[in-house]
Amino acid sequence: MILHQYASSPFSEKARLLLGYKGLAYRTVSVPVIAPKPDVVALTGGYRKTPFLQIGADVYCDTALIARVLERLQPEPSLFPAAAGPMAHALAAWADSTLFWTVIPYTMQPAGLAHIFGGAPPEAIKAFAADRAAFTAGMRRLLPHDAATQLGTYLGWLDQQLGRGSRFLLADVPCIADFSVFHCLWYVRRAPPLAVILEPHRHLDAWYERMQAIGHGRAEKMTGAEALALAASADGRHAPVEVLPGLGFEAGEAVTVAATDYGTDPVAGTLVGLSADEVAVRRSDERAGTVVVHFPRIGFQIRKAGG
Ligand SMILES: N[C@@H](CCC(=O)N[C@@H](CS)C(=O)NCC(=O)O)C(=O)O
Repeated sequence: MILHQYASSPFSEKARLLLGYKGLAYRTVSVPVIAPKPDVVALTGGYRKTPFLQIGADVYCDTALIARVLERLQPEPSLFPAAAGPMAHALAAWADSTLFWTVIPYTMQPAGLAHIFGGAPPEAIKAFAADRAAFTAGMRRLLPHDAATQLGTYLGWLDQQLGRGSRFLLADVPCIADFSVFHCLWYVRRAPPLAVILEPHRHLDAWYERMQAIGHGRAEKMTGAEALALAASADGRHAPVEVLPGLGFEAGEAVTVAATDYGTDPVAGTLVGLSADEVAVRRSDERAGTVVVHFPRIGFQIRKAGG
């Protein structure tokens, strides 16, 4: 199991903590923070968001899907405990979208930048800004003052929820929503002058310590070249998937799959898996060999190629 990630990425932090919670041994490949990402694209076919999980020649994009894959491989402790109920999915989706896109402009304001970029040269910061402008083209982003007020409201809600007496957001055990909220607050804490916004929220603070204590588990590093070689050596072996009837597509069709929010680069391939939860395409790459790339169904658009 290989997590392609980088240290300062909030969604990578979510994935590291998920792996730590599951107690699974894994390897990490450090991917570039900005494009170009030739080794990433060789594996994913164009998806460039961070992180993604590689298991042999199967590539799982998006932490919502990564969580489900980890749950399949290692059911206990569950990321979807019955005690948390079905709204855990909705709360996680809210945190991964609305809360995340409030935290980013809040933390990336001038008072946070020096901490986030830790002494990086101005050209590197400029290159990062240009990369992310293209990555989020078409999105209307909050300004720092919008983000500060809205984040304050969200933190109040979360603190009140924890004040109702459970140790984690929806139950006495963590669920997927805890991990999705955690990575957002982890990012705010990377900019100490701005992390003061968290201070009035005592329940949230105690919860944060409990979440942080989960840790990242056992990870060893490997290079992108090694990960590509591993995919290429899988020799056509992939996780079983099937295209279920009645979902608008047939197995073997040429399709593209793309995120609908940001980082919308399409991935082209042959449809091999489709359910209400997941879509998978098979594609070939000179270096990675034949790879099956999996995406969550929610948040992704499937198009017939040329359609
Ligand atoms: N919905 C995605 C969001 C991933 C995401 O937005 N990741 C950020 C980094 S935390 C990203 O891709 N930034 C651009 C990049 O790394 O190239 C998930 O859950 O994995």
